[in-house]
Amino acid sequence: MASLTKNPNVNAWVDEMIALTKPDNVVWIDGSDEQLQALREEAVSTGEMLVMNQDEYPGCLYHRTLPNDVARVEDRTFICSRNKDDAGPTNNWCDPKEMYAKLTPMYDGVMKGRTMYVIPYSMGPIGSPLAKVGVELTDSIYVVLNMDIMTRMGAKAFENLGDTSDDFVRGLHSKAQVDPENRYIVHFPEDNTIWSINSAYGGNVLLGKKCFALRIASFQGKNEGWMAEHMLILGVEKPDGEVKYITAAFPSACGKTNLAMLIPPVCYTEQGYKVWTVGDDIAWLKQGEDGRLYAINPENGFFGVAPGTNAKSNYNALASTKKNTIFTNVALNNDNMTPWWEGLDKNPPVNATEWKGEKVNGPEYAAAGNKLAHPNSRFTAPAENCPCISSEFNNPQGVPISAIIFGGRRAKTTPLVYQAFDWNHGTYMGSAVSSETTAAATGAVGVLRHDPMAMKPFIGYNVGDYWAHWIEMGEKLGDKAPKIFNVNWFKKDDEGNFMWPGFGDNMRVLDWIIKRCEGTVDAVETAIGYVPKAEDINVTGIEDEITPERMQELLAVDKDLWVEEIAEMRRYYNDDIAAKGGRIPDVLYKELDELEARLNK
Ligand code: GTP
Ligand code: SPV
Ligand code: MN
Repeated sequence: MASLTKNPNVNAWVDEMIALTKPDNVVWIDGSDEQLQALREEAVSTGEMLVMNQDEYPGCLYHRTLPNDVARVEDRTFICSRNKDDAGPTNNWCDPKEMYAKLTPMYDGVMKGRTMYVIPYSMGPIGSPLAKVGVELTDSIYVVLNMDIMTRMGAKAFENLGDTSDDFVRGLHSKAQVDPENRYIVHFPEDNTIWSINSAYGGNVLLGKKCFALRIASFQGKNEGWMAEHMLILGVEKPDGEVKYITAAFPSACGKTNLAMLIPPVCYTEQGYKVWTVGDDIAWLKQGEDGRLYAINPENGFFGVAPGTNAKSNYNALASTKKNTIFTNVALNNDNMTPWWEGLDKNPPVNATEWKGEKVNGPEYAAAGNKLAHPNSRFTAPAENCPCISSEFNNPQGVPISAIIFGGRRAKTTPLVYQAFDWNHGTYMGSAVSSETTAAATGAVGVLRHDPMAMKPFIGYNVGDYWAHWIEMGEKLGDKAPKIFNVNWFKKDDEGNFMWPGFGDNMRVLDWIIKRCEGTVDAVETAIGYVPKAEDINVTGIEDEITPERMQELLAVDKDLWVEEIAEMRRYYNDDIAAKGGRIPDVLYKELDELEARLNK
């Protein structure tokens, strides 16, 4: 099939990859409805995908991956910069020549008997000065159909690239034999290139997402003076109609999708407050002409965690999945081909298929302690389905950011919310994000680990240089810089219960954050930052649960725990980062020293 572009850089590279992988057919994805419909039908005819109930879930498809291929694989993810120190201590590294030499034989002839799909796509609205073009080559229809939802895919992306530019990210993906022993997710930041092999799951294969929009883009952003971050973007509309935009970085499966789409409690909606979603996972941020920081969401859909999503916890996410959505590794109700997952409701279907494909009696299976849906099962839903999608979603200039929030899962130590004294202190706070691990990546769940800026798995270069880039951005933004906050929805009491109701009630914390940005509420100056006065967090409607004593506990700064925290941060900076080649900016050591001095005062 003929190429869709005259761009010789694209065509030469595609030809080279065809010669390497030797597909039987090559299909250029133009993005037309007819082409996509034919691909859906083909995937259904081969059993790769199943058709869901078309009355209740029109346009929806179901897919199941192999049990060994259900999450990102951080131990098999590489940053192959020419110098090892440029990958830094948070990444696996291999010399690019060596890695190309190792992988080239694995790709040689890997698409024999298969079709190669050539996917042009734009990350960011077509025509946005912040958008960037990628081309992904893949032998998976599942990847094509997901990329259609997650990106602006098709011939229009080439229009944006133009006929001569070389500025596109080259992604080569083959599911190969889906062999976990030979699974590699490899980035060559200096070549704008990503090679992914032997996986067919989400973040490993939708190369526009974590691989491009975070790992490659973070490196581009450092060189070009902007930022790529693992952040949601939301707008809070106040009763007077003004909208304040906020970004928030939480580690994987720690609440970005939920916060991005929250429905405020009645005491806010009755006053006219609304929350609008701009993005739920990734933000690209750049200083605008007025000096402020602007954000776009480079994605066009949501690859959201299914378990726990229900009409109460996240009505808008659930509504987003009712049409043209792909469900991956959830359970099925065999009677009517509808999806089910833990936390959707309390009634697992009796006649169910669990995520690995086994037919089970849902209630009995669940009662025996089994999960019907994989904990990292996901929906791929078009952003346009979201009832609270922002009117600025496609704004090529992005939205101006007033506040940046960091957060993670911390049972103790971290209060519900506190504010940094300034940008550099906020950068320190971001570097100190730790969180209990989740099912979004393979490995143990619930282990506390450092995840700076929620970007540990996604910084495409030396973490120390990444922190230095944050400091530089702060210098550029000056007094126009967003205010920086830290939140913790996951604080637990001595019985192990979450102390804060979370979800929609997180609006109460956003309200305080916005008032701090506007300078309309006071705070208590503590050693760790500005903490709310207990009476300044609105608890109308939840007074029974969040008594004044409870609120004090939620906001408490426990000196002993913070002394431990500082000792751990010193160990982390010295042993895990500096001793392993992380070039930590002096400013951050100074922040740590000052924090310690304030605590000991
Ligand atoms: P990725 O897509 O993996 O980057 O994750 P995400 O940050 O978008 O995660 P998501 O919003 O899907 O969060 C998933 C998990 O967080 C689910 O287990 C939710 O139940 C839980 N969660 C989200 N918000 C809250 C909250 O406010 N309180 C509590 N206790 N749990 C929450
Ligand atoms: C995450 O793990 O942070 C995700 C899902 O958003 S994946 O696309 O698989 O990386
Ligand atoms: Mn994510």
